[in-house]
Amino acid sequence: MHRRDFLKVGGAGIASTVLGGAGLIGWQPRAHAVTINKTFYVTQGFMTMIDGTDVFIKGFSSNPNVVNMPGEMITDDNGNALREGDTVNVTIHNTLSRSHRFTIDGVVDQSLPASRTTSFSFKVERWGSYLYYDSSNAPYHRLLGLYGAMPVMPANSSNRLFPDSNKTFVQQYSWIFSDIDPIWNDAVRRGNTPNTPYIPRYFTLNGLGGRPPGAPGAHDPNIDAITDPRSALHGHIGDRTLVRMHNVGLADQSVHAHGNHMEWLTENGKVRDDVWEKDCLYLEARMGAIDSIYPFEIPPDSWPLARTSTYPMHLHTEMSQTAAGGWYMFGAMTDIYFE
Ligand SMILES: [Cu+2]
Repeated sequence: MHRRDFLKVGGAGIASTVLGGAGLIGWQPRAHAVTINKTFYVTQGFMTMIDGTDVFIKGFSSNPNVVNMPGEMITDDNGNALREGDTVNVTIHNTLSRSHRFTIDGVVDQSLPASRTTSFSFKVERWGSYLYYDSSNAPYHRLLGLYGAMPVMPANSSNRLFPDSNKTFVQQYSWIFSDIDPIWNDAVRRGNTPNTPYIPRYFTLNGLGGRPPGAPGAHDPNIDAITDPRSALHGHIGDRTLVRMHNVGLADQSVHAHGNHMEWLTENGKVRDDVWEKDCLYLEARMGAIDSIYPFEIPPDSWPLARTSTYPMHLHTEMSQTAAGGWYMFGAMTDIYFE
């Protein structure tokens, strides 16, 4: 089963899929823009959390029998980031009895009527780290899990986020943070508008919470955000790594990387005037976004010099490191592996 596939309730059983689960965003320079075709199924189901709670979720999924949260990254047919000028033909089968919406801010905004198939196209004109999501019934549909990433490289660069950046990288990842109040999700499942205070009980990175050493599921990359290859950074000294971060949740976050400081390139889609090197980056709630480079340098404070080691990335709000109201180190975090 694909690592992002959660079983649908009443679905046809465990779906076998041949989809890869690449963690890295691939990138191959292309001389020409291309047209790619992408198909999604809007589906719903339940995800079992560490405390045994089944939480209702929805996703832009790869087939009708699973729920993907987040949805598959929008890449070209070889799994590589898009480049400026590419055209994306999208077909979405909304398998549900409620209408939804597919939105990329500034690019496309398409309604998805209930129980219908909708096709549309858009062109990506500008480099950037885009998020596709359901903007209807905001913020509830987004919080249910209807979101995913779409990285776009500039047309004339294979190793920079934007054409005149003086910061290069050799690999790139996508981190999408969210938070979940299961009471809200259940209210939406029953067709209601949540009317209770928002109390997030689960904090996720690319759809998963962490599993500390010794806990059930620790080191299982299908359920443990700390080892999930889509999230955990792997590099050798010098493997400068772009991380494209989004926060679809309702909690502001402070992203803290250990080992190295991060080079802070953009904030909410805008290029920063100066590149600050920071260990903590403020990632706003409600669609905040940051691009930064983790440089994979020998940690400057280490002695003896640490060329191979493992460091955490976690968030500095204490509650975000918990699940179910107190399970510490089951929240949004991952590891950074110097190999
Ligand atoms: Cu820290």
